[in-house]
Amino acid sequence: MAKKYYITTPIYYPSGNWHIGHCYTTVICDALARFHKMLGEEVFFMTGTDEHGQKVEKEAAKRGVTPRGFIDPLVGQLKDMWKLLDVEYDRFLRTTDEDHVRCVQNIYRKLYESGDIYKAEYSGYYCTPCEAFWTEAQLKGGKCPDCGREVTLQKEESYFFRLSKYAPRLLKLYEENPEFLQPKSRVNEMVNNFLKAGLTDLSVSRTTVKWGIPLPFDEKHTAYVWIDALSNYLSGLGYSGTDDSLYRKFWPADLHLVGKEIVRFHAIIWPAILMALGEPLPKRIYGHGWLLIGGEKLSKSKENARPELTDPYELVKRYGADAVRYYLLREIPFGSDGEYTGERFLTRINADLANDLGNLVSRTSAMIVQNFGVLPPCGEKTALDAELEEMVNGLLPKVKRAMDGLNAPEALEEIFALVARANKYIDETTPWILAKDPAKRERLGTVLYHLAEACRVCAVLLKPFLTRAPSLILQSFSCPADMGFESASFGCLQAGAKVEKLPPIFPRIDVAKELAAVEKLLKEKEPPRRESEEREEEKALPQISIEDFSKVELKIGEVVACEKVKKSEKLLHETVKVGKELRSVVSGIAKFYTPEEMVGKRVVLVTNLKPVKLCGVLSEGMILCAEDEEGNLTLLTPERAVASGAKVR
Ligand code: ME8
Repeated sequence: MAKKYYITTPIYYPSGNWHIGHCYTTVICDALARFHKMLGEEVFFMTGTDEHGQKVEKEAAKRGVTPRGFIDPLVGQLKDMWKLLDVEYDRFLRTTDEDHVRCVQNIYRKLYESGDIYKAEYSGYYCTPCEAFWTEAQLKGGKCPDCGREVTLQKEESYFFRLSKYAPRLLKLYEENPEFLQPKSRVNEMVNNFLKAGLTDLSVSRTTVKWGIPLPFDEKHTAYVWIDALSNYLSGLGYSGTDDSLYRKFWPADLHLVGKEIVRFHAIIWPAILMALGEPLPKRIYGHGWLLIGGEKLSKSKENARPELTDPYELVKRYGADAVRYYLLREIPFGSDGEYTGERFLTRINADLANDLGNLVSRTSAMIVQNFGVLPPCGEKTALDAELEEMVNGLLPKVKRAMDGLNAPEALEEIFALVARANKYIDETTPWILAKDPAKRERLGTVLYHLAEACRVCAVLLKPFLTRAPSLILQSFSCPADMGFESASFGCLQAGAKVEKLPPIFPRIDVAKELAAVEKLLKEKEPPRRESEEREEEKALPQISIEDFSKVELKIGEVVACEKVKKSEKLLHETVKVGKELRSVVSGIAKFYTPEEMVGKRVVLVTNLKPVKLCGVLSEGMILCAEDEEGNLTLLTPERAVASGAKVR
């Protein structure tokens, strides 16, 4: 029976802001899946989208569309991206898929019935962008320790998962099976920062988020998005469904490959859930590093992504899928972060693909066509030939060893060491000189045969990594495109086989010129300054004295109650505690905050504004917000905990 290999990527948030960093996990998984298929294993490769939660709910509301209406086009874009990059998954799971929803409900039911899920009250800090809860002690300077953004204090009835109960078993797992989580540095992080610090039970349901999977035993609650999302690894195989044959065949997963920022969820919460379900654990979790720009994680929300050189759609259009795949699989040492620049990208693909590989295959095929028309026979071998032959024969085991360690950069390094050796062999054997001497014809044939074999075996071994070039190379030597690892050894080519001259498969790029052209394009695309912006600048307010400013009384208030103002879409009515006093305040922020979110917030309030009535409701102050160019409002809140009534100066 064929060996099984189940590999997963994380399921992606439907953010739409996809950049080359996002492609990293999935392209590596695709290469691993292709590699294992070529080893003759039965592979199942899962990816998909993580569609529930507050973030999507809010974005959709902001645009006045339903969550599905907001997500569907984005899912289409993501699938297009995978298509462009030749990512061949076996299932694209959407967490809104009916079978997934049913499976998540079954998981909750099972855990509830076994007593691993219980009801209590939750109070904690929630980071909406990360969809993660934190305790006060875990916050960094009052902000989310992962992304540094604002968190909100939330109190609600919630179901809890008995995560604390599984802490001893998790510690034992890491002691006994250090291979479970890789690289090793992530194990230390999990054990020291989380497990040894002690685990608290995890809130796994929300009443305030409507866009989620309803719990089967209490429909007021929706499933916490991370439990919903992690369950995809089981639901995608039909776990607990009517047909669970894939689950029986493929679970446990051989590999969950994830970015390092989400290791915590995969290495602590997920195994604990599986332990509670009585399921075997995945064999390996690997937390890879990030593509950085200027030392920071490449991220469109941080605006460090420049479209022409970070947008995967644009990159594939300009340089081809193989170039993008190659860069991702080769450049960043596996497990570490790697700085990304357009220049590094272009330099890498130019040097390795256009120069080294492109040169080798086009020179070899051209010399064969020019001198023999067909593949010449291999005659008597010299020591130089034997050395090349040995390298050709030794390549598969080396690539295999690297890929066992998931190390695609190392595997490619091995393949390109053979490419470099073959190019050197051309310089050493000087076939263009041999071609001038009819007495050296047999020697010329032997040299070209060796080169053809080196090209062919490189192409076969490159197949998991590159999806276009290998078949072009194989075709030019009349080999079938599905040639596999069984023929990754010297001597498979038959003398007399038809050879076609390969045109350059990777165009050579003048890096400096290309960068200048892209820069020009970016400038042309810069949005023209809006007239209103110019007017705003012109109308900059006149300077005021400190006395003028001190006429405004600003204080910290705590929102203790909040409701929508009837008949208004924009207004919220807050009761704000300022010291011992309670104030009634109306603010135009209903589009950006729900009443539930407002409760517990500390805000900056103008306390000496003349009271007015708005839509019939008394307003005794103004809550300060920041407004971006599109008119989106964000509350100003104190950076550290401070008592209500504190003066703002
Ligand atoms: O985390 N460099 O989804 P996601 C390398 N929905 N990898 C990067 C990267 C960068 N600059 N930026 C993003 C989620 N990624 C959850 C997962 S799984 C049960 C739920 C990677 O869309 C990131 O590390 O934010 C992750 O592996 C993948 O892109 C999807 O991230």
